[in-house]
Amino acid sequence: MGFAGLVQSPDERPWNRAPVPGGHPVPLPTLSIMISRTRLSQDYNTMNKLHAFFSLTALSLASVAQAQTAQVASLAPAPGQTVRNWAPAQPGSGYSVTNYIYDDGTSENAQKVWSGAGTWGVACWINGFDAPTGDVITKIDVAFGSALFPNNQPALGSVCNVGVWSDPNQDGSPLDAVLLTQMAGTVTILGDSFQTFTLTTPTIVTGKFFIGAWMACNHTPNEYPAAIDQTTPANGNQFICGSGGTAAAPAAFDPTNLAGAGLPPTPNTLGVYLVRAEGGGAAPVVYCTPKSTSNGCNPSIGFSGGSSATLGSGFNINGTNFINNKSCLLFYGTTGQSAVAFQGGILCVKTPIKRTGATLTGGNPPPNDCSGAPSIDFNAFTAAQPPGSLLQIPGTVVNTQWWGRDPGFAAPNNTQLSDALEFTVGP
Ligand SMILES: [Ca+2]
Repeated sequence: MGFAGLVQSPDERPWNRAPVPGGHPVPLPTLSIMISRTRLSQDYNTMNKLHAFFSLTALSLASVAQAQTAQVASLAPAPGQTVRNWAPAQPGSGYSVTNYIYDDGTSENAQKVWSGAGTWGVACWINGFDAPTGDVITKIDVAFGSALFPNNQPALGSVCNVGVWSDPNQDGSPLDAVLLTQMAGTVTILGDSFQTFTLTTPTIVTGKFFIGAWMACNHTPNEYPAAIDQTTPANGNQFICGSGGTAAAPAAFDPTNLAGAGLPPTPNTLGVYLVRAEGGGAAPVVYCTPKSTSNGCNPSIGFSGGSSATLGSGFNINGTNFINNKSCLLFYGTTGQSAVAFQGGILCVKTPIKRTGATLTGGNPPPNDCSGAPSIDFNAFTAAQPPGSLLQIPGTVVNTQWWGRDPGFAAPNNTQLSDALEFTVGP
């Protein structure tokens, strides 16, 4: 019968055409970008084929409508869906890894974004997760293409990207997603085998966040990069977006403006994407109280990036509101928090205390004000420690506090002290 021919054919045109009310096929409006699914397995029976065909029809129409109205409904957090841990801890370190994963490791479908038969598109497929107490994302795992449809996988060597986004309004929709980090690569493995991207900058997330991948998908061969596990029901946290284009001029896709894509983030209700993330520990926490300086500054500690025992860069412990142009350094310890009187302020790090090398608070030229803003890359500092340092063992809890000069106070209180930062060394 006819379906048999379609299953064998490399040309998916009949499947990709989205019927419109009235029964006539494409052309679609310029902005209309459809999500289409791979052809069915030959093992499917005819009823399944018919069911899938009509599911495709409904999906395509819905996607077009959403592309035109740029709206995605707010969706409740995944009922009954929890994060599965496949590696609860690294043996011997006490270091806990949280793995963000919905899929069962096997895909039954795949998607792409396109703008009509024969065209290219850039597809971006996203799973949303939740880290209620914060986490540091260190790795993203993506399976490109479905093993079930080897003729519809992207080509090895194709340029691909992964990213982490925050959800500013915490409603679970990535329409307002803010890109926190992205990493480019090339596809090195296909078909339900996960490719791991170790982020060059560990990325801190708090609450709901998004993990996604995006890449161009060619029409010849017909590439469907976004693998879907349909055995695991969609849980409201799966979205696809992207832009259409042609082989000569693939459309641009801006991961910093998902809502502005030709196809804004649109729920995928077929299942969950084979996109996972690994969390490297709790987000750093600021605690304790700064000492007011002689000129009224309240030096505050801060940070950007995330801790890593191995990366050698990417975790800046910084500060604001310091007296400018003064020598300073970081106290640090690995035995916990403290709150004892010290030089007219509070010492927030429990002894024994070690210190980094000295740096300067920087800021405006003299005279003194509160523009000092020191910064140390603690991952670089960690990498420079002798082997065996606790700083190089994932799971070590580290407490740090800025200490610097304040010539406006009489010795021995001629110092400025910030509040403090506690973090867990990441992998
Ligand atoms: Ca949102």
